[in-house]
Amino acid sequence: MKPKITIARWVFDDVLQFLQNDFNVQANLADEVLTAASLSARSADAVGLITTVTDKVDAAFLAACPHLKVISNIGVGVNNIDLAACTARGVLVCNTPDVLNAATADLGFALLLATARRITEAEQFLRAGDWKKAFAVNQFLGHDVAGATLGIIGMGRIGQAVARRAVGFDMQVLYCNRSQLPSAQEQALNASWVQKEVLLARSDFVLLLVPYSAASHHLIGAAELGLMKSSAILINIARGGVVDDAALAAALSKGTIAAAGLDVFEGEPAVHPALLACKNVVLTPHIGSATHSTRLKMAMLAAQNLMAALNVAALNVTINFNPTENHILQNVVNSEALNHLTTQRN
Ligand code: 8YV
Repeated sequence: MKPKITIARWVFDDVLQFLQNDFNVQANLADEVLTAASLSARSADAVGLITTVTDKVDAAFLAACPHLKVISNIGVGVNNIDLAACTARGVLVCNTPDVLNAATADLGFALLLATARRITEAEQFLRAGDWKKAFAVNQFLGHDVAGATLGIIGMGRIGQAVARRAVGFDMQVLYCNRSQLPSAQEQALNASWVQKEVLLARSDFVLLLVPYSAASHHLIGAAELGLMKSSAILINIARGGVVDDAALAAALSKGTIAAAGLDVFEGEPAVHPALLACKNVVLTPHIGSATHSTRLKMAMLAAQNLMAALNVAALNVTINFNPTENHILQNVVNSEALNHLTTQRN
């Protein structure tokens, strides 16, 4: 009998077919957003689970799914999954880095341009029939992008892809990151490694790309917004919760900063009503990686990760696992869970 896996949300046919060769797949083609109780009930006898950002996995969830060996997330961020709880139970967790870098960086730049040039505000004005004077010297004046200073908080793979785009706009890049880039790369990107306070004070655009964790919760709040220039624009394509949305709405309405472009929100899909009331903010519903080809690559990679990790779990590889030497498990984010694996597939 084929082992069972559960897919929490809708996926492409190609991905389903790939998995159905080896697994008894419980899909969710209706794409209901399942509660933890309902997803864990569906996964009670499953060895593998494919999740997205909306699926929360914690210790109680894992306890209800005792056969689970691998959770493969469609997405690079895994803050929806309690990694420590998974590691403690020997459950491997995989993610889908790299394949989404370009699409997500493009969306970051789209929000940057849209906020700087007030695109959605101007379009709403036109659609509302308010465009009466064919031209006015002072109509919808925005902010220059070319030659401006872009601050990137979180200079990982997507941050670097954003910086490469900024080169084409003759921008100067300031960045905050745990580690400094090699100097040749800094030169190529016209980028300087600075403290967060320096970045906030000097940047015309501040773009957030840090993963969400307790450490990055409300990384940008009232105090940080207060350090920014009144002409500056904040872009969040990282995670809701990295920004204190209430503080941001207050800063936008008081003119502490000029504008914001947001793809992610605290408590998605709910959006803070004060943000919805601001004209100087461009809002998109968590579509950073949402191109057809990117989402297909992410879902297929999640399926391949699941299969590779389940194969290793079945072999019961236990200790001294070095992920850099084991290409097949390069997308396992808690390889130390292998030390806890005790059960066999089937
Ligand atoms: C995903 C994302 O599409 O990869 C991530 O971390 O934020 C998005 O690009 C989303 O998380 C789906 O799970």
